[in-house]
Amino acid sequence: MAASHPDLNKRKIIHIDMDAFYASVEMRDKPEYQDRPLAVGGEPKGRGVLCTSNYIARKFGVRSAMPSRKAVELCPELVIVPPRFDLYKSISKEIREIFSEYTEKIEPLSLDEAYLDVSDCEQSATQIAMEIKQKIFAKTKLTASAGVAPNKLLAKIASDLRKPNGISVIKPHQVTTFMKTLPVSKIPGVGPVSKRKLKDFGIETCEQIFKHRKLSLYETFGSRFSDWLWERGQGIDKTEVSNDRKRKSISVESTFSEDLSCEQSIERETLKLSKELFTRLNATQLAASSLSIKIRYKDFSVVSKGFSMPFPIFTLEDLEKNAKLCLQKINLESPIRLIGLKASNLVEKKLTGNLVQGSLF
Ligand code: TTP
Ligand code: MG
Repeated sequence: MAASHPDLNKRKIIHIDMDAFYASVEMRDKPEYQDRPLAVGGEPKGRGVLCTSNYIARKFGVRSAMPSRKAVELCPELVIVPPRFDLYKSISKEIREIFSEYTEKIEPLSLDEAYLDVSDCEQSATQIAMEIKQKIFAKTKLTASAGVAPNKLLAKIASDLRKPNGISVIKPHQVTTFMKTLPVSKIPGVGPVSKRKLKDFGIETCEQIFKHRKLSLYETFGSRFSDWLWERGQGIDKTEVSNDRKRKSISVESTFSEDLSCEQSIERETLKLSKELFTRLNATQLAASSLSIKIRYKDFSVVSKGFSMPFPIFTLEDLEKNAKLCLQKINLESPIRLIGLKASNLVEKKLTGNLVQGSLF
């Protein structure tokens, strides 16, 4: 793949994200759902979970990865339909064909999201993004939102600003002002725990990051996260749009507000992470045959253990069992500030069965 534009500020990156993707497909195909709160996922009986919901349902607090039972409590009128993954996949393919009319530098993030590097195109990136949105609608009768910016970080943040069916452009000279008031939680990769820890530290907006000395951030957040945040907080992202489609791994991790010392809570958090990892694997329709665990101790030293299995993991129970086995391989010392789980050796999932936590596919 050709390297990106030598001047990082002159890159033209677009992020496209379909609006409430699975739910919009179901609404398109069944007009009777048009004005109703709708979700796609497993049944509320048992342990079903939601893949996504439409915007009407979101007003009730219904969200992706929420147990269906809880969603129905929040919104008793909620209609839940089972997912049709094969259909979503074929629509995703159609959308990617539209992208490839403009560039080969396409990095899909999931079925409904991708980055495009259009630096080498003559047309303006905004014009391309508008055309892509129109073509997606003409071909699929579905709407997408687009972000246009000089890098992937800003393009992704931008595509979320005017959802649904919106387009937002962040130009290089606007970056500094834009970042100042941006909440740190809008940076992809700053999850709920980091958000809380940063808030406790006095950082809610990106501007507030730079009111601290880097060394004091290192002490609380470790050097890797701090360096990363220092760059992202200024709107810097040097990573390239990579069309190496094969995702190598999916990781989840959790930094605890209080360091963990007791074995039971370490196991409980590991099981929580297994659930999160399972949801992520489902969202990308991948199954892993290697799993590893990473533990970071209070003093920031890290230990990691894992193994490969002859068959991919298809169920939550299996993932939880293997995560526990990874944990047992570590001679635990305490206190622990972070646990991470990584799934690798990824294969595409066979799409059968009910969408039920624990016995999915
Ligand atoms: P998202 O782009 O996160 O959500 P969305 O397209 O439904 O809504 P938005 O308008 O905010 O972009 O995810 C894309 C699809 O991936 C979503 O429709 C369903 C699926 N998905 C899951 O199956 N499980 C999950 O936990 C998430 C987050 C998504
Ligand atoms: Mg989407």
